[in-house]
Amino acid sequence: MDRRAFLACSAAALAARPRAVRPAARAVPSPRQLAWHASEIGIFVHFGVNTFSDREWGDGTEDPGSFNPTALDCRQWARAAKSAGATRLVLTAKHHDGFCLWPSRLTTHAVSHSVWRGGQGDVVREFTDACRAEGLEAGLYLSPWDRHEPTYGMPAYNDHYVGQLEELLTGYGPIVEVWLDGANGEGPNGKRQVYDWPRFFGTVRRLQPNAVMFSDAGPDVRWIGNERGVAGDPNWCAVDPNVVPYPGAQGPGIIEELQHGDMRGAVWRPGEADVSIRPGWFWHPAEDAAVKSPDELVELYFASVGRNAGLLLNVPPTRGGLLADADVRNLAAFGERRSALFVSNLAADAHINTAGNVVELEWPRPVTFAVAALTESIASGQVVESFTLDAWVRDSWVTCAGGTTIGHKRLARFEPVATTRVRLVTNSKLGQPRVTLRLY
Ligand code: FUL
Repeated sequence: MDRRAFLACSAAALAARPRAVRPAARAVPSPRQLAWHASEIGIFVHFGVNTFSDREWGDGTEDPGSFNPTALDCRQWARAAKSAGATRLVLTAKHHDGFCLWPSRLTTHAVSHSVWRGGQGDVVREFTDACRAEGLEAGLYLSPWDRHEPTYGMPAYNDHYVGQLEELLTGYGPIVEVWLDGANGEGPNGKRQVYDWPRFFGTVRRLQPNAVMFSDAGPDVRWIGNERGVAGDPNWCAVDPNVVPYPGAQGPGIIEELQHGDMRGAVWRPGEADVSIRPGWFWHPAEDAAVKSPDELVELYFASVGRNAGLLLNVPPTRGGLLADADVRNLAAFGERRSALFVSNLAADAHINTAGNVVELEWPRPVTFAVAALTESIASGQVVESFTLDAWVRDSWVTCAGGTTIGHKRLARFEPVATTRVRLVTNSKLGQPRVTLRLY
């Protein structure tokens, strides 16, 4: 039932992993993936009947009448997301319990059968309006696993799911990310569903061609292989589609491939690292004192965005329909700490010399820095396998940072270094690296 359990089983078989025939062309991102890379941070919003029942996974028997957020304000969510430096939010329009936050014509298990706003409310509408009013982009999570829907486990459920995708993707303006959770357990009749993934993917492409689709295996953005918000190291943007062919796939090497990608993978499927600001995905009163601190959030940023992944940070609204004060405070402090770290790029004032895979920077007077940000020109692919950053200190090169892949972004923090010369060495068998170095 838990996708993580069966994916983990596959890791043991890694040694025997069959390798695919290598492609001639290097994988490159699509325009929609490039836009997703640039966004870097999204805020995930888990909200629904679980918020009221104090559960993580509802079983589909919840009374729709239990959903009654008396002070719902999606603008507050969007403002908090903006303060953290996020550019997009992703709302659980339907979680595994099947309860729909919009008035779906295909079920009565929805806000239309709650007391909230006299049954006339639509959280998805308020959410998408609020995102746009605050200058942010909107994404939607629609759980394929539905523990309420009576057709679940039968071919008719695929029609039902596509119908719900159509409602969400035609009624609410541009949607930039569609989150197709890979979790797949039994429905109310004890049956499991065989999902028609090609049809689901085709529906999203047809109705929202600019949206990226997330699932365990893509097709646009892959799961990073854990729910701790930590990317693998190395982390390549491409994967081998023979190893990670479709959501929920099992087999040798899948967990490895999700965490690290594939140096010569044929398809571009960058990793998204999802994690909650609290222990659970939904709001629970008992977790009010367990909100991740601004320092922990900065750590997560370095371990996700700083390792070439996207960060999708979950912040769950309370029963009132507002984010809790501690979460709002820590999101703002997370944003402020990053702004304070990346104030002025010292590399912009350096004299730069490039020879092969070595770039030297020189300043007329000593500069002091403690953070390096490296980026590759990923529009033409990802090639750097490793790098070393050295500073000239007391007549010799001293290594301040080094690592494996770069990709969209690689961040390194170290003890402050004062120097007039810096050297960046990159290594690649795949092609000529095109790297930008920033120092703070
Ligand atoms: C998982 C779900 O089972 C969790 O409840 C949560 O939604 C997480 C983001 O994905 O697969």
